[in-house]
Amino acid sequence: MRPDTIFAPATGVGGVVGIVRLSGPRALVAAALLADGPPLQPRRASLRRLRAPSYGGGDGGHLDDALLLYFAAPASETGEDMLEIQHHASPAVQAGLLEALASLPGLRPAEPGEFTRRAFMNGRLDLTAAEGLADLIAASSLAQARQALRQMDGALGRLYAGWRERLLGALARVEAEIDFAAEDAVPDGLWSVVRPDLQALRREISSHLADGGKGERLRTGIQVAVTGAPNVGKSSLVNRLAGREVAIVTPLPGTTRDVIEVALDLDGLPVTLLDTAGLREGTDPVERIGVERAKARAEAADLRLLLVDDPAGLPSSVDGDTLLVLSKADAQPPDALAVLPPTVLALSTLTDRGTDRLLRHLAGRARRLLAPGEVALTRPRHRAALTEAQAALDGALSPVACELALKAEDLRAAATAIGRITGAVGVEDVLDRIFADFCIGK
Ligand SMILES: Nc1nc2c(ncn2[C@@H]2O[C@H](COP(=O)(O)OP(=O)(O)OP(=O)(O)O)[C@@H](O)[C@H]2O)c(=O)[nH]1
Ligand SMILES: [Mg+2]
Repeated sequence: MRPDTIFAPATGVGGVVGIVRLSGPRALVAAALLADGPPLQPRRASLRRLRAPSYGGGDGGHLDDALLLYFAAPASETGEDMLEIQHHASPAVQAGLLEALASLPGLRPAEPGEFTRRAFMNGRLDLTAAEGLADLIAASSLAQARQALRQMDGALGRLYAGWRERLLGALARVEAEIDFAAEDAVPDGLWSVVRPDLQALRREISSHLADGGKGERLRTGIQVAVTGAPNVGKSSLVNRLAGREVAIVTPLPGTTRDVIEVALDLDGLPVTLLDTAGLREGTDPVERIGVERAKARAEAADLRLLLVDDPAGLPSSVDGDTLLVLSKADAQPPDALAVLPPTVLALSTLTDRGTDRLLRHLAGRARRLLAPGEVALTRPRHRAALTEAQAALDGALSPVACELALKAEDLRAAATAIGRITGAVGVEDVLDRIFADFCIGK
């Protein structure tokens, strides 16, 4: 059956030019029905007058003057015929255009991720590249964008495809040996030949898995919770780092109740700062809920900034994920600052003392936790499949003498698990989930 031809806006709100894209066998026919003038040439931009089709309720009226770009299958993003309509970005023009397209036979609006899904189905990219594309569109920092681009480029896909190739190679040899053994032709096994590479592969997979979740974490960024007693200057610090008044600051203890999130970009790395309610045993029920939330979020954060505004109240030690900050440094007695341990950062939002040092510390922490620049595991889906592959490999490599046929089964299971990551094998069940995360138009 011929696939439907799908269409969707590819651009968001704002801007002066909007793009509507079409993919499918009727893309060129749609162009001919909407646009005046001679047929489009592939990969050539053509300025055309667009009219509503004069049947099916359309009045044949002028829709827009738009730039049309046609990509002939299979040399297009989806592998199908594609048409890109660059129109004037008024909502009225776009609505008229979409309505006109919907009235054409064989055309329908695209579902979320459907363009990319078609690209995958037509072998234009593997699943990891498709996921990279989704991440690129969602990226809010340079490091996230770079990781997504590497993945889109196929760096991760090639790594996994290479591993799968090695497993399949070993499997082929083992199966050959099984056949020979049946004929009593090969007494000494090929197993000893394939085992060293499988052991090396096992090590590569496990070191890839033991990355501390850096790639997955880079997708979401690290969370830094600002915590401490009421009135120590938490919200003032968050406002200072955000460069705007995101949180209410008052001299009254107990001002902040909800957790306020601020996204920062530190040296290209995504950091989310959390302002939280001051910790105390309050009687006000609203404040008590705020304190509960503050504790839970601080607990789950990657790093805590514990603010104290009285040098006498500094704890003698904290865990490795907590940075002690003496706030209101401008108002502290100089002798207290002089004897401050080096692990405590003196900070003032009035004079800006300590803010640069704090930012350097946060950026350093973000770099250590996120470590951009490697081919990193980016999704729990990949981790689960690799863990499964690793367990199957362990089975194959287990020193317990077992039948070659069982080893072959293990190798096949490992190859299948890895094949699911790139989409090389049976993935129908995961496709819906993966592409549902895409926006419409991608
Ligand atoms: N002198 C001085 N005062 C500060 C500094 N930072 C904050 N303050 C003052 O401390 C008071 C409390 O500041 P907030 O930022 O609201 O404190 P908070 O920790 O968010 O308080 P809660 O939300 O109630 O827990 C305000 O009056 C601020 O102006 C500072 O660096 N120096
Ligand atoms: Mg506050």
